[in-house]
Amino acid sequence: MKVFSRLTAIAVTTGALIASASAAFAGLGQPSPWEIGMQQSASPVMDDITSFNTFLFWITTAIALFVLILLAIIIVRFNARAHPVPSRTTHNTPLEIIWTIVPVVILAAIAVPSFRLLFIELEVPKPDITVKVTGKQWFWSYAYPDNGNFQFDSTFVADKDLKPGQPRLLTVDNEMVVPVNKVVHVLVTGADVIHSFNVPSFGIRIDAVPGRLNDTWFKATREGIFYGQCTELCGTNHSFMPIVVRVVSEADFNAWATKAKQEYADTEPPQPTTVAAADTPAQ
Ligand SMILES: [Cu+2]
Repeated sequence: MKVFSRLTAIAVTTGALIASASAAFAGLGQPSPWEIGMQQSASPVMDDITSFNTFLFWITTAIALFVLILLAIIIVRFNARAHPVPSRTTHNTPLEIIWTIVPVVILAAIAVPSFRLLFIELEVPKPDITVKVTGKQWFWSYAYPDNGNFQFDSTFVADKDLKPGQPRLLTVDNEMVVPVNKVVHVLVTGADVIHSFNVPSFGIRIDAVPGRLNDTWFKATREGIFYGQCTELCGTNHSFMPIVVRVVSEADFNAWATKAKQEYADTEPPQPTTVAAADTPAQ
């Protein structure tokens, strides 16, 4: 008993330490040290993904515990010493019905919220703004057809150029800017090879395929900076094409769009830049 209570105390203390550490380091829109769950959600879709994940976690935990208990019973009660004469039972109809029906019920219980979530992700509500994202080797380009049809490139900031507070491997020069609480329709394509546009806090991940226009959507419910990365192996500098989405108020967005329209008007898109070997961290 004493051992058990000590183990419980150790488990509780460790849990509390990890929880407080993750709370202290928790950054909205980016990974945090000691994080064992998903990144903090900032969109309705990600809220649904997170609760679906929790739901599945408890179902798998219950199944694992149930199997573990069955195994323990078998080990204790039906070993050769405790049960020298084995049972010769070959069929048990009620039991067979139960072990067929129960998994079907569990799968149906998983399928219903799963399909609901898929439909929410795939059916784009009426968009407030559209942003066209193009994956290139090895940076992203963002175009705003609704706000003056300007376009700009967003390239990686190397370690030596980072300003204090900017996360390593996740910082870019020009961020994608969107207004808070607005439906953003994201059109995604690739210019050269397949990339993948992924922002965990918004629950979006979609391939950027050359010659094909994919689309997804998100509604950011909080202002802040949200980070993502290319999630399709696309070549040497795949790890150096982060995605940064800055969510601002509508007024700030309009001010930014007006400025950006002038800034990026008639400018030739910069040529693809490759990260110099010296800038890349050792792998
Ligand atoms: Cu990539």
